Amino acid sequence: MTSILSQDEIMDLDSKILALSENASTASENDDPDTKAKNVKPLSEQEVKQLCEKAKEILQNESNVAQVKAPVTVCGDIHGQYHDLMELFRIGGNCPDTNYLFMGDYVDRGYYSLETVTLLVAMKVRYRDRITILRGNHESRQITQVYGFYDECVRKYGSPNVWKYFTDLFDFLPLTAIVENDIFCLHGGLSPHLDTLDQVRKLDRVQEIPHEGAMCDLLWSDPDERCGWGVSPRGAGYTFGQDISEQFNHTNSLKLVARAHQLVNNGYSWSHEKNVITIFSAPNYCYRCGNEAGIMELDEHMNQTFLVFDPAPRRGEANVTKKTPDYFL
Ligand SMILES: [Mn+2]
Repeated sequence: MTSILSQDEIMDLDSKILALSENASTASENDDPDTKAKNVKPLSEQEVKQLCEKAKEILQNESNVAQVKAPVTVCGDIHGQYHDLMELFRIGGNCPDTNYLFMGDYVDRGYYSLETVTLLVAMKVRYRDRITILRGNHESRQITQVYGFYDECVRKYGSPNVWKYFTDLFDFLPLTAIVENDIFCLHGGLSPHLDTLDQVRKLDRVQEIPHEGAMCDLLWSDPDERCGWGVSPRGAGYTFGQDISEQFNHTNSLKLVARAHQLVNNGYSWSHEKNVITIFSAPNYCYRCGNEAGIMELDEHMNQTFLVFDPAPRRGEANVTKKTPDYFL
């Protein structure tokens, strides 16, 4: 494995990843989003800038359809629930001992978008062949200004600079991945503009997520019980029926489409007669939905095992639940 990192840089990243992980156990007194006093900057502004520059070098060489090998553990939305991401690693195993594929939506809604995205990007830079991080519809300048990440950056750093570094980096995240040529993974769903994986590979992805078109659909669409394409109630992307999923899997010799993007009560949910699986990895979403989280382990033979987990135990929980953000749902 070649590395663009020097030994010193690797040691530096190791210590930052460790410090971020330890931050989780002490951060709960900062659960109040109005608390400004606590210094919860995991990295300095300059360190974030450097981290994003390194990550950009790596991500710009990845395809729109990242090639991923088994074994790998596939995860859905995290949404700034950093303590629950720590729980995910306790349940699923630590990277790099376990390989991970995250299907987007790291930021917004929860109170720890910064810690969450900093850790995942640091892990990508440190273990580039062990972790794949795809783009979700929340990895966007527009959406993060509405749903929390922008405000969190300004609150914790006193300026929007780190928000700019991260959202500029988001333009380089791969849109989709394919595991062993069998399972197509992405945040949202299919697009009427895309019949083949080669068409996905040809998209120009390095841009803000457009309001419509193929790239938008991959990050916004949802499966539906109705056949064919439908108008999405989200106002972006489409709904797609089982006929569409079956045709797409057949055309591309796929066994399954794995996606995230929708809250499912038990952490994962099959649809379209097992042509599509939805995986959602934020337990008790927004600190009040009461749902379990799920992840999908694929072993070296592509056998699937679903692991389901509840929120990490936290101090100050009662304090948190009454502070549900206004922008919930
Ligand atoms: Mn989403």
